[in-house]
Amino acid sequence: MTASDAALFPPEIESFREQIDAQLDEYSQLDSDCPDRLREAIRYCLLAPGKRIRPLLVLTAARMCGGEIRNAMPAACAVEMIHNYSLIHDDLPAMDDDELRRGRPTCHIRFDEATAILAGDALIPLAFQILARDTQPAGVASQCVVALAHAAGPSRLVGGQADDLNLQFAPSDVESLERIHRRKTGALLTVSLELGALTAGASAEYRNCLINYGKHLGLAFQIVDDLLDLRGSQAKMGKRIGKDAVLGKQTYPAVIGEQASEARAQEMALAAIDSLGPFKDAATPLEVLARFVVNRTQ
Ligand code: GRG
Repeated sequence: MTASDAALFPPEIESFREQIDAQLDEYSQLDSDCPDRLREAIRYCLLAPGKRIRPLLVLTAARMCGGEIRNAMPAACAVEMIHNYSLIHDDLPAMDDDELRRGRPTCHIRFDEATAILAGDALIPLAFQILARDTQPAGVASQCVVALAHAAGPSRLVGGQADDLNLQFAPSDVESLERIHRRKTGALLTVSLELGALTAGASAEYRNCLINYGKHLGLAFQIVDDLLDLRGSQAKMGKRIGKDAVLGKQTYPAVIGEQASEARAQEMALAAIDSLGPFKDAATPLEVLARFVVNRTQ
């Protein structure tokens, strides 16, 4: 995140980011039975400078629902671990075949392909172990495990990725495009908000408002990702850009045009903010995050 991006956030969010990074560092120390090279690969990816949007959503939602940050932190770290595994595997030659991620060589380039597969594999059980063990009470931990497993599973993250890789199904209309992105990008963003609400013991009304916010934010996020892939800068994004067109992938700008994509991203961000009505003034941090997502440059 650039200094000007960070300046958009209230100081509380910056403090959340520092706490998330410290906790991810601690959770990824791992015991001496973990091979050194595997630990190094896991930490190389997990601690790389990402935006931490998903864990920030967990903590912000928890705080808005009156929960304790300490009890939401395991869920925040778990969702970032699942996100990281998906990035590591997405970068592999069998998938998107990328050499740059978060401004550094991707895991399989810095280490090797087998190590990258295993580092991604290892992050999945580690995420669920932390979520189940460190969330209180046990009933809430179990609800969180089910929610995250569903979001990361075959009908959401993995299914969306499978359809996205299958060019035979390259969507030619906005509805099919959104069906992919609701699962590939939207599911983890939405469950982040749900996890925050669950750890805070929020009412069904608050939880549903947050889930609704997440669904709209997920689409806004993806549209902006497509626009940045078209016209962003590799130096700022920290990854190769312009790949979608080369791979023949359908994107929002390709399907509805650049101007309509910009308008739709703004529309989705406003719809996300509108979902937060019942939170009144407490919604400000999520309003700021929605604006950040549509105005981001990386
Ligand atoms: C391998 C099951 C599996 C899924 C991969 C991560 C992913 C799904 C695809 C990556 C392709 C892509 C560009 C998706 C768009 C949305 C997205 C997940 C962007 C990366 O997330 P950011 O921008 O990344 O939050 P940082 O590095 O800031 O955490």
